[in-house]
Amino acid sequence: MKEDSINSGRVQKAPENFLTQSGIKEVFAEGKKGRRDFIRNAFAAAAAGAAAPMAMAQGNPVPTEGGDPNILNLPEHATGLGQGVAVEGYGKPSKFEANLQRRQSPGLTQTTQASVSFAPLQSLFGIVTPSGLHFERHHQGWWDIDPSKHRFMINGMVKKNMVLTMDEIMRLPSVSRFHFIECGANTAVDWGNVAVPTVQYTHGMLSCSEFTGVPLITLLELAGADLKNGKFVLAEGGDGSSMTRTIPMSLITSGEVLVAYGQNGEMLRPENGYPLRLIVPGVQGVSWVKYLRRIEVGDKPYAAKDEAIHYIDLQPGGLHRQYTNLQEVKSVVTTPSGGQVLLDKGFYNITGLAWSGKGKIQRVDVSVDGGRNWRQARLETPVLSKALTRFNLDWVWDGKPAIIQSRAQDETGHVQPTYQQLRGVRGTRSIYHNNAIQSWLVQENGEVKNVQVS
Ligand SMILES: Nc1nc2c(c(=O)[nH]1)N[C@H]1C(S)=C(S)[C@@H](COP(=O)(O)O)O[C@H]1N2
Ligand SMILES: [Mo]
Repeated sequence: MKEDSINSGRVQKAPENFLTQSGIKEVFAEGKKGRRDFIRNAFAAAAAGAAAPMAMAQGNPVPTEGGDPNILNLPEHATGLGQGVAVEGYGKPSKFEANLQRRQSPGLTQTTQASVSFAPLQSLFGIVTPSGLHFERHHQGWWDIDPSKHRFMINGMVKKNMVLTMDEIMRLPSVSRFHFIECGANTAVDWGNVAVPTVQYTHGMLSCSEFTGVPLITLLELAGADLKNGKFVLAEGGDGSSMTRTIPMSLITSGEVLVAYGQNGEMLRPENGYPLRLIVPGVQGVSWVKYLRRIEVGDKPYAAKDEAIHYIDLQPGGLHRQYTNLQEVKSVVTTPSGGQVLLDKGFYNITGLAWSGKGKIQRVDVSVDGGRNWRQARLETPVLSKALTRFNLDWVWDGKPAIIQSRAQDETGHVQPTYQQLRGVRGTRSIYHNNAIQSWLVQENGEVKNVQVS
């Protein structure tokens, strides 16, 4: 694996597990030639006949000519005794998946006390991000807080101030819901025309989990909050960053905002706010306050540091937009994507993710010619509101240069913009809320590159 070449930014290659789906090899995977050749042959054969791609889609792979003699080998695992139950009691991925990791971006300054890690979107299936691969963003480092000592307070425009323990919170009626979380700065460096090499770094400040917790409205009602005059709440984190964010009451009375302790069937991971974090569906990550310690009910926005001077959008005329909370409709092709290599022409499954802070994804269109022609992709179930949606599309690569794009539309009718459209409205110097259409250039040698087309 050429980790050093990635950090230097000279070579656009992805550190990856050795093989992704669809016979797309990761470039550092030397030493896997046997497997590679098999896939190359199988897919070349698939490409030879026009009907072959459909056969592939129906789960009818084309065998190598003469058959693969390896099927006759009886490896040790077929004849010997396997291991007993795992000693650790908590399972780990296969040792062959050791390169599947969240990583620091080569487009950002490398620091020892790193504050952002990106999820490896190019290697994930379906819509759920495994908790150990969830992206991380820490303004002042992360903590593993003793839940028995953690306290959660509600004050401000309430009948009685309340301080709750974790036990008390976990006794209340709970809900479990799938939602995406995206940092408002996801895809920021691409806005500034820095083409980071892989989808992990262009879009990896994005994850999706099943969260479990208590609707914040339940807790506000317990405290006797003034829901008529209380138009906003302030959410405060327990770490040294004094993370404080204003949340409009309308999001809370709808029942969507959760005070969560669960993530993907277990307690939150420490990096993601253990033991308590706010879930604000559709809203940028910074409002999902981790190590949540206090909610204050008020009647106007708080203009906290992380919303008055940070997380604001510089407009073409020099003005800033504040409180731009919602993450608008967006999508990205995760395979084929930057740093991957297509081994040969033939059949490929184009796959990717789509999401919108406004609700469900309605459709995704995919272009392989830089946006001139579009085909509608298949949306895989479940399609959930304010969660990631997986899409797939059959494609036969003819071996010529191709520019792959995806364009999502949500149930409110909003369509993902091109870079030209986005910059036309928001200018060229913004950082946050880049939801433009991403382009991947497949070169004749099969290498895939991050490019921007106008
Ligand atoms: N207390 C606290 N909450 C926080 C942060 C933080 O640094 N401290 N970072 C915020 C930002 S900017 C983002 S994008 C998300 C990241 O959540 P994650 O680390 O679970 O991915 O948490 C938000 N909540
Ligand atoms: Mo963020």
